[in-house]
Amino acid sequence: IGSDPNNWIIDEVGDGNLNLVFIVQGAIGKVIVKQALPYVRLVGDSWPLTLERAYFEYNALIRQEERDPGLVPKVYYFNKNQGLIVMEYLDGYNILRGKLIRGEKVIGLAETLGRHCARLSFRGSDLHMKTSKKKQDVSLFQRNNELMAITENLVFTDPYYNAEMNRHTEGLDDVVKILRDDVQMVSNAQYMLAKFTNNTETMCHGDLHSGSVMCTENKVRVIDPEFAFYGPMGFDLGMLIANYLMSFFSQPAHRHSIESVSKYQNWILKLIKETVENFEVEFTKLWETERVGILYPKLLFEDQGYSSKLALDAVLRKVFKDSIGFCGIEMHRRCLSLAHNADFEEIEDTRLRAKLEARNLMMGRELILNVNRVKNVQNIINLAKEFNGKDIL
Ligand code: SR1
Ligand code: MG
Repeated sequence: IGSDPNNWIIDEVGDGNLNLVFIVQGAIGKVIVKQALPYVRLVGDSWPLTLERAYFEYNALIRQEERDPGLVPKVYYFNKNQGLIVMEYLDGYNILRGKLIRGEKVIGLAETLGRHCARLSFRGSDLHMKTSKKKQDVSLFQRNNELMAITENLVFTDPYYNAEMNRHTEGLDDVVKILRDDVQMVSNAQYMLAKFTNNTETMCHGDLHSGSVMCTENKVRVIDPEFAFYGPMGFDLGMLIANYLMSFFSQPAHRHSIESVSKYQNWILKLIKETVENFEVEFTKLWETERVGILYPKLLFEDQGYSSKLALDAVLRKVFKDSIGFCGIEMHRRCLSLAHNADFEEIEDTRLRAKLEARNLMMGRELILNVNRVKNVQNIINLAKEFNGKDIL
């Protein structure tokens, strides 16, 4: 960026919940400097957090670059003691969440993210990796337990009781009661937590919401993998779908005419459908061409003259089913627990916000209760349309 620091212009631009993010501009270029704070930025120094998360983010970025080249920012420098990563400045890119709020479309979004989730899932698993390498990796990322604990509490548990840092929009009390009283649903959510904490299938981004994606009109990059962990293949996909659904339900507050609401909502539903389809297409392609790990080896199937399609279908079915459970839980926590999202938060009219959040919360419940019955992405779309028409409040 130019070697004279006296000429550098430095702006802090982070709007995330944990870290500082600086744009550093020199005479000949710009970089991003992301630095961990010794506490949770959103809450302050009453919630201490070590700088270790930068180490896991750095390690995740390297692996993501290997597994899906070109999708994450290039890393230029890492300093463990300072919890600091210097990386590529994504010129012309904006956070996807803002684009969805503004009603902007991104060409190729579903293809890129569906494929990305599949590549990350497949290439970080025992379907592809050398198992000794994978086990070393699992053991490395198991040490990211501070951030996993945040997810375990904020995402899976806090929404379902009166946790200290919870808050929800005025008017939602009755809906919150329905969720907390639903012992079956809460048990299912805990079952998903058990998967989150016990299952080390693949390296997940760990926080793949629309604030972790940056786009131009037709280019897409994924940022912020500090929550990376080895977990279930359906985790990232489920989080992503949940964030698309929350954008979908919030649209009536962001668009001006009924026609523009329904047009953009339909685009979001198409996005969800194509994301899942692209995930499955890419996963299938990798299954056929890169299945060199210990799981479902070709020597048991193709090499003996048998198709492995049955096995592939079962794996894909399980990934989808897990994603449905994680999706429902993410839809809950973003309205009930600590870290809410701008899609709903920016709605100033709290009656309208509560009405839209209620649809989202009740659909989340439906998903968590019916992971076995929601068999394909069309079922998700049908449910979204059904709940979007409900007057719960
Ligand atoms: C205290 S951190 C709250 C949330 O922000 C991050 O983006 C994660 O989503 C986390 O759950
Ligand atoms: Mg983040």
